[in-house]
Amino acid sequence: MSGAGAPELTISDATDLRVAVIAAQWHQTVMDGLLDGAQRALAELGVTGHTVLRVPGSFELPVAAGVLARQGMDAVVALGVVIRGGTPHFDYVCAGVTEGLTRVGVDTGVPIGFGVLTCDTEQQALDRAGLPGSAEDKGHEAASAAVATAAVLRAAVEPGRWPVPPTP
Ligand code: DLZ
Repeated sequence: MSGAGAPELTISDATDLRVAVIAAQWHQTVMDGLLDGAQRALAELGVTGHTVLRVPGSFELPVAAGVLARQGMDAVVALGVVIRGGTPHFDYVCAGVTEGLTRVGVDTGVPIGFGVLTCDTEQQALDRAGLPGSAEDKGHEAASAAVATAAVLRAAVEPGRWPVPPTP
């Protein structure tokens, strides 16, 4: 998938949105870049406070996203790096995290920023990590997209009907 064609997002009034960033811990250098990009985006958007949680691997991102989404977050940003190895494990982890995060967003009504890199090589991940020399900044993109969607929903949906009330 090419990064060409990415939009310039216009985001109004994101300051008081409650945002959680969940970051896996595999591939530390790339993860540091993604996390820094996400936090930079939140600062640029004026989001005044956000929570950062670390989970072991990308496979743990959906369960953490689900818990946070059901506990009153307006947006969740999920960050991870999965790099293909010699077995089909890569495909299972990528499918699990992608389907899991999609399900959490659709089921809870809380936008989930998808900042999970699924790459054949570490170099492909470094190129997308928002580090000096990287061509792309996927942590920044994921955080901006989640916050933009939360702001749009808040403006569009009848007061009191979004965010969806926490599950008892
Ligand atoms: C096991 C595993 C492997 C082989 N590779 C990665 C990876 O490239 N990126 C990542 O985020 N996590 C990896 N994991 C760990 C799984 O996501 C998960 O943490 C473990 O299977 C334990 O549930």
